[in-house]
Amino acid sequence: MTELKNDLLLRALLRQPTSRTPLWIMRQAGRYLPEYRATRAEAGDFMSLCRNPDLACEVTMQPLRRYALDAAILFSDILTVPDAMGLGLYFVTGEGPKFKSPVQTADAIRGLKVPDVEKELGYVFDAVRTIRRELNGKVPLIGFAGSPFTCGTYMVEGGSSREFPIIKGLAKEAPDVLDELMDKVAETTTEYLNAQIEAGAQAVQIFDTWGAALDPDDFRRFSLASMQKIVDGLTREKDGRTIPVILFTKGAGPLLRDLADTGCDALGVDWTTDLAQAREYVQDRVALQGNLDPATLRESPEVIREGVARTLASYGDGPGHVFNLGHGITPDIDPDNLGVLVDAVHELSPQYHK
Ligand code: 1CP
Repeated sequence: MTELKNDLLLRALLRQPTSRTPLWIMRQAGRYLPEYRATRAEAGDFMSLCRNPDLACEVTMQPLRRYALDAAILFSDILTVPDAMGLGLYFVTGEGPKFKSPVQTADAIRGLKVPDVEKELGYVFDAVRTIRRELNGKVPLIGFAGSPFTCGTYMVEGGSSREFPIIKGLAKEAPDVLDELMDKVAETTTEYLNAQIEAGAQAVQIFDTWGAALDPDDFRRFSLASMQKIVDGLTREKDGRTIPVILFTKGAGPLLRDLADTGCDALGVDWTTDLAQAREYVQDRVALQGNLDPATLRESPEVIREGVARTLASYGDGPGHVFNLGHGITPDIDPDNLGVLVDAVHELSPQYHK
């Protein structure tokens, strides 16, 4: 087994001391990079890129060639799980993801099967193995999945939504049916993430982009409870190392307290909560990851450096901070501006680790 040369991320996620704050960027492989757009064109379309382990590996490595990042993240999408459950994922340019067979009724949800993940999602585990080989111990590889509720919004609404009318209707009028959907997606996701870990993922993140669109009671019943089931079922140690689990609920605010109770290792924080406030909520029970507003990357180098400085100062002294944006980098960002951010984290963070 190759030795991991840079374990800053894994150490910080477990709140162990590091010499500086490690960083990675949500959506670090993606459309803001011209080399990504070229590889996607070579693949033909987005799903063909995800299904080709060599090309998925290539786009995973692209941001690491440009920037001194402390982790790679598997190139895939959260919606491969509903696709594997038989919903038929496709992408319409300019409109985002869609499903051929959304599940909008009690009967459709009862008819859903938990798939054989090795059979349906083997291409993802092949990509994980290919990326680990290519990384050769340079930095750890993060695996990921969507939360059951976030995947559920796309599965029920049939695509992207702003208001989530159908799934919110289920939450109020047929909560037992929504529980059943959450359970099936949670079971599939647990098997899916454990297979990523088995293939070589060294940390995992659950993206709960839409959980906080629910009221707090429904958030706890549907999104939090289903993520809890996943956390309880995950492999937490492999090859003598802990596999840290990161939960990222966008817009969680005070619900960070409930998320910290799940037994995860770290929480992603978006930019609407100060890290100092988040640290108070979680009382150093878990590490925190975040949280610069991605919009800052549109500004001048001075403004970007200032944003990095404020984010580091807000977390303050001591271990347990992983620098990231508060949500994914957007396609319009100038790649040089991300370089300014990365250099600023390297330069300004050691003073918080004395
Ligand atoms: O045209 C393209 O090239 C497709 C754009 C794209 C990309 C680059 C999509 C479609 N997915 C991805 C990759 C992706 N998606 C990653 C890969 C690795 C990395 O971070 O570098 C990850 C982690 C995701 C996760 C994802 N997909 C989330 C959760 C995180 C988040 O940003 O909130 C969600 C909600 C999706 C659904 C999805 N897939 C793609 C799009 C455009 C969307 C969002 C649609 C919407 O806003 O509803």
